[in-house]
Amino acid sequence: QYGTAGFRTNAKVLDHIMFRMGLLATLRSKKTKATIGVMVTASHNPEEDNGVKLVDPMGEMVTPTWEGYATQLANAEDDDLLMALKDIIAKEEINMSQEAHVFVGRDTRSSSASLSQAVLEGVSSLGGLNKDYGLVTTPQLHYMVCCQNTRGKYGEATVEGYYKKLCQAFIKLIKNASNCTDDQKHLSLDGANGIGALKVREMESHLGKELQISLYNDGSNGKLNYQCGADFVKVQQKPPTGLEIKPGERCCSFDGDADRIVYYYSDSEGKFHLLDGDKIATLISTFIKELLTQAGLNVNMAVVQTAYANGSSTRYLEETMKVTVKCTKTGVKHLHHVAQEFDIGVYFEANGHGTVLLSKSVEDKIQQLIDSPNSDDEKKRAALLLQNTINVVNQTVGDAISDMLLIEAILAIKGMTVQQWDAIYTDLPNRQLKVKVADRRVIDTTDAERRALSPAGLQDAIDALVKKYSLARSFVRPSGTEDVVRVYAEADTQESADALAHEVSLAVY
Ligand code: 16G
Ligand code: ZN
Repeated sequence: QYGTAGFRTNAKVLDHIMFRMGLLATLRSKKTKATIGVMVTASHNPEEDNGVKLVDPMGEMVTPTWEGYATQLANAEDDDLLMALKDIIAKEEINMSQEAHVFVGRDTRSSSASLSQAVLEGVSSLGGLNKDYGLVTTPQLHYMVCCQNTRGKYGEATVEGYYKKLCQAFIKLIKNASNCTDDQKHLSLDGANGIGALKVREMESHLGKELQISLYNDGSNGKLNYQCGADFVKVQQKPPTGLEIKPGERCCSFDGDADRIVYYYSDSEGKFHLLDGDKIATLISTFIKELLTQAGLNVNMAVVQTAYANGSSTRYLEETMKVTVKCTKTGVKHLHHVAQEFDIGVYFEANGHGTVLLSKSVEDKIQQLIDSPNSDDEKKRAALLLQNTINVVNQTVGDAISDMLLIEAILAIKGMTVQQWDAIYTDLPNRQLKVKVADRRVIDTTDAERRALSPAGLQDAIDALVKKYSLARSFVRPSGTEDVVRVYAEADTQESADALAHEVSLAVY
């Protein structure tokens, strides 16, 4: 099934899937009369796995109908492939004489080169024209597709153009950081032994001295995602191997295709502190909200989270920051869609995937402030900061490189240490467990996966368990990427969160 992560499994069984996704991308391009992207990666999965995902014209994920076609094509017997293609062509009334353009990118897995070759062959066998970007991060490929289809309005569709746009905006932002010491300009980065490390190396010359990155797990001797990377750090709640963590020092980890980032540090007692997607969303949305106030702009802004967002983050955003908070189902496309409904939508999954979306009308208002002879200096400064914030952000999808530059700029401008950022609110202790059941699909959820509709009685049981603890919350949902049911619990103490998660798993079982 083409799931939330596209197709993803052991690389050995994927070549026909890759070829067929080349075919499908070509059809999608003919249908939309635009360039489509195909990314070969399995993100944070082990090196032995691989996967593929299609990118729609504006850099978004493909629509549910086309996800369905992807599943049909992938499962067709060889003899039925032609019929399956003809079926899609007929249903979508595709004009086969229309030109097709497909951009292809891949991560650093050893299987990725030949698998992306299979995609390219799929494209050419339907007469599509392709451009092979070779090794790129997932968000870079999304960016290229968007640049191409907006005819350069979003930027230049080259990796060099991407670095230039982001780094120029970053350098303009950082000029607003007065008294930033060399110490504060230093960041330790765990590249998960993947593509992100390679691309940060490429980008470094564009950053000048404004950000000094010590790169660990750069792929020179370690294995991809093995005991390192954003997913490892988030799930294990400990630093990656291969990175020397000095007390108080700001560190971050990318995942295997550089679309997720988490920050962390260890305190003077050696205790590990994680700053996940919720902390990142809080930092970014607070910064933007302050600038909007300074600029005198009244726009409708929201932070979009999932059920996994720590209860403390939601409470802080709603009660202290007075920001609208929306909750959606897990999966980037769900968050992205809700964020699009606002003038400014900041979305992050707790796992560190997220970005900021801004409407054209906000961008115009900001430009007007900058151009207007009547704006006072404070307003102009705020408007310029907002404009450079927009330019450092990759609005097409969550992007570890872009998020890192934005976070580093915000911390520098605010003169904030990682400890001060962490202290904005205190996470509620929480626990995640997975439960293996005969059929995970018997669990049906509602209210952005926060409540179970079936099996009968399950939600009542969860409610009764939650009542026993203070500040508690728990939910269960079938995973979209693994054959398990996920259990989440949070409460006032770690012992209570652990106990609640355990009791809820028994109720699922
Ligand atoms: C996929 C999603 C990610 C989500 C995760 C949940 C995208 C690009 N990725 O990796 O956002 O957090 O699935 O996995 O949408 P789960 O359903 O197994 O918990
Ligand atoms: Zn990823």
